[in-house]
Amino acid sequence: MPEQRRILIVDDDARNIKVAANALNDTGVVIGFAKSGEEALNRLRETPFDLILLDVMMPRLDGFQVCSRLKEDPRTAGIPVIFLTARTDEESIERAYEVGGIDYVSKPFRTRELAARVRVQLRQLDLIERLEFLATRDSLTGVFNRRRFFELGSVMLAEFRGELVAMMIDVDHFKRINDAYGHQVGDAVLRQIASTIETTLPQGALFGRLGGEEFALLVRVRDAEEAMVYADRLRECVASIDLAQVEGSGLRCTISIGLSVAEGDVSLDAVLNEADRMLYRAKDEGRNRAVL
Ligand code: GH3
Ligand code: MG
Ligand code: MG
Ligand code: MG
Repeated sequence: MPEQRRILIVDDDARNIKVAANALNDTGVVIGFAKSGEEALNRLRETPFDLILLDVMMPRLDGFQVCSRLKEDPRTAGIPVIFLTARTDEESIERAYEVGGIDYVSKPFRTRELAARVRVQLRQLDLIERLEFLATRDSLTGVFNRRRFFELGSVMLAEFRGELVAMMIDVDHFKRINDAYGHQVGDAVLRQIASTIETTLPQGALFGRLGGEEFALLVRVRDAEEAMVYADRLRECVASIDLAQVEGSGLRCTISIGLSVAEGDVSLDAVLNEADRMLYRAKDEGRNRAVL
């Protein structure tokens, strides 16, 4: 069951909030409210909302100012804003769209029309989320794809430089599995490996499939030793996967891991390259091992 959508109603008049909330009774959304622009901005910093109904005329910060601020902040810029206001002049309507509003409803409003407009925006949100999922996930394993891994990885590196280790993971002799059991079994093995790695991930770790049978990880660690302990545990977890459910008994699969600690002002590309070099060494030294 999908999570319930959350709508924030912002209006300096409590009666207006009540009327709008009642209008949305049948949409099945969770409603929050704020009685000033400042309160709205504070609530949105703490709690995620999916949609905002925003009054224009409010003391101090008016609705246009609130909307502008929301659009400036990457954390709130994506939340659609429907203006709900007594103003009906063309200039205000134009302004509402210019500051980033997605729809405009004038007060007094028709109950079912407001609910219908809200439902339109919620349908759009479903679509956007679906597209975002498709654009950022690997379709075979469901983990982050290469594009998303690099996007999130750069942010993570900027924030935790010096405490991050990069790991390149490659499945050993994977071609043999395909050759012996077929591509479909190979696919199932890749899914199994990805989900096993996911279950071992420490808090805040970033994991993605870079392509083929290669995966990458960024993990926060205290030191290189901790990184090696984790990598070895990961390797053992994968080696102990019972692939009998996938195909017959006796099917085993191991991974090799190259590690590199992100030091100085190294770029994400560079630290992954270095991890890749260590991965080659792990392969050279016999596979099913981690090298730093
Ligand atoms: P090594 O231990 O040196 O890494 O040997 P390997 O056989 O794993 O390496 P190689 O790079 O030669 O082969 C990788 C194989 O992975 C070849 C390719 O067909 C297979 N492969 C890549 N992507 C997929 C996929 O999505 N599904 C399946 N089933 N196989 C894939
Ligand atoms: Mg008002
Ligand atoms: Mg490979
Ligand atoms: Mg391989």
